[in-house]
Amino acid sequence: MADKSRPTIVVLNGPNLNLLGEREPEKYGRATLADVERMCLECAERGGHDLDFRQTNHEGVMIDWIHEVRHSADGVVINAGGWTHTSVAIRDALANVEGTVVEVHITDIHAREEFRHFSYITDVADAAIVGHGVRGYCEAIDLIVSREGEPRHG
Ligand code: CA2
Repeated sequence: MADKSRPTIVVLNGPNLNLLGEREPEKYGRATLADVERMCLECAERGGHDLDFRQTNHEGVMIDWIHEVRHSADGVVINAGGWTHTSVAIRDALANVEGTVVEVHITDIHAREEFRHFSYITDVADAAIVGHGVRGYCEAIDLIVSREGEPRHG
C-alpha cells in the first residue's frame, strides 16, 4: 500500500513490454518486466519515493493512466514501446503532466530501423534515456529524484 505522504514515481510501459525476458533476449535482454519492477522499486525506495509500475497493450488505457496521474505524480517514466513512433495522442497527454517526464527505451532506437528514429514523445519529455538496457529505468528514476524541487519548465 502506497504511503500517501511520500512522493510517487509512476512507471508506464506500453505494448508488448509484458513479453520482456521471454522473447528476443538478444535485443531486450533476459530481465522480465517483473524483474524491472523490482529494480525500479529498489531505486525509488533508495530515493525516498513510492513506486507505481504499470503496463498496458491498450492505447486508450495508457492515455487514461497519464490523465489520472498528471497532477499527482512527482515524476513519470514512460517506455511507450511502439506508440513512441506513432502516437500524437500519447504525446498530447504527456504534455499535460506536471511532474518530470523521462522517456526510456531499452534499445538505442536511433541505431535501429529508420521508422524507430523519430519519437513523438522526446520533445514533451524532460529527458530521454535510450539504449542503456533495463538499467535505463533506474537512471530515469534517479534523474527524477535528483530534480525534485526544481521547476519543470523553469
Ligand atoms: O527499446 C525499447 O524500449 C522500445 O521502446 C521497445 C519497443 C519498440 O517498439 C521501440 O521501438 C523501442 C518494443 C517493445 C516490445 O518488447 C518486446 C520485448 C520482448 C519481446 C518482444 C517484444
